[in-house]
Amino acid sequence: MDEQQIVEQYAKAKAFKAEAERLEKEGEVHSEGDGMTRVAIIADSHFDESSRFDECCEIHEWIARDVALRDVDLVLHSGDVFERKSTPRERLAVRDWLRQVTEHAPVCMVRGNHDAPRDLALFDALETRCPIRVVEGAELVSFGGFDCGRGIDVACMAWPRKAELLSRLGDVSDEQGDQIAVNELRNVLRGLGVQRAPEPLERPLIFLGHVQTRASRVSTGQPLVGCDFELGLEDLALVGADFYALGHVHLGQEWTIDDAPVVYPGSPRRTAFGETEPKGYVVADFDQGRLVGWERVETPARQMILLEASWNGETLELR
Ligand SMILES: [Mn+2]
Repeated sequence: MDEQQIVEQYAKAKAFKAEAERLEKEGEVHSEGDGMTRVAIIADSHFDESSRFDECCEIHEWIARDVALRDVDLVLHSGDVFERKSTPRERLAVRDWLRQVTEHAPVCMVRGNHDAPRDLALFDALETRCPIRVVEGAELVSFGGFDCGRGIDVACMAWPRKAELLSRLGDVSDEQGDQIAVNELRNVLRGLGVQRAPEPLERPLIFLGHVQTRASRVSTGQPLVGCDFELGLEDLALVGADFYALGHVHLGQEWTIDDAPVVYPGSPRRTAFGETEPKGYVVADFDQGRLVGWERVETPARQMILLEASWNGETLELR
C-alpha cells in the first residue's frame, strides 16, 4: 500500500465515521444498556446450497437472534461467507441473514479466500436499518455512537492474494516474489495501525482479518484452499490492536499479543468431516475503550460422528 492509498483510505474511513456519527444523532445506531460496547465476531460461514444448506441457514438465524438477545452493538464477519462463487439462492440467504442482524447492529465484513471478488461487495448496497461495510482489500473502518460514546475502529484486511500482487511485480523469482509479498503485507498491517495514530487512543482498535497464521492448527476435516501467505503473530502485532479477530481456520483457537487476544472463532457449524470440536462464535466486551472480557458462544450445530478405522488389506478394525 503506498502513501496515496493510505491517504485515500483514511479519507474514506473519515467519511464513514461522519456517517456513523450522523446515524448516532438520529438514534439509529444505539443500544440501551450498561455503558459497555459489545462486539460479536463470526467467521467462516461457508453458505453452500449443496451442503446441508438448511442447517447453515438455521444456525445463522440462531446467531442473529442470539446477537439481538445479547444486545450486541457491532457484528464483525472475518470472511468466507460463501463456500465458492455464490449462487442466487445463497446470496438471498445471506441477504436475509444480514437484514436480520442489521435490525440491531451494524455489520462489518472482510473477504475470505473462498469468497469470489465482489461477491460480498453486493451487500454494501443493501438497504438496511444499520449499515453494512464490506472490505475486499485493507482499510480502517470507524464505527461511532455506542454506549461508551467513543466508538470502535476496525482495521480490516481481506484475504491477501499473492497471485494478484506477483502479477503486478512482473519478472521476479519465486523467492524474491515471496519476500516482496511478505514485506508488502507487513506494510499494510503497519499502515492500518498508523492510520489511527492521530486519534486519541480512547477507542478500541480491533483487527479483522482473513489470514493464515503460522501458529494455527486445523481440525482433521478442514482442507485449506490456496495457502498463499502465512503470517506470524509478530506480523499481526504491527497493527497494535486491542483484539485480533481472525477468520480462515475452522477450529476455534486463540493466542495473545501482549495482552490482546488473537482469536479464531472457528466456523459456526461443522463444514467437513472431522470437525468434532464445539462450534460457535465470539462475543467481546469493551468498556471506555478497554477490553474487559470475551467468550465463545456455542451454537447448536449438528453433531458429526467421526469413526476412525484401519484397513490392513483384509480386515477393517475400528479404533
Ligand atoms: Mn478461509
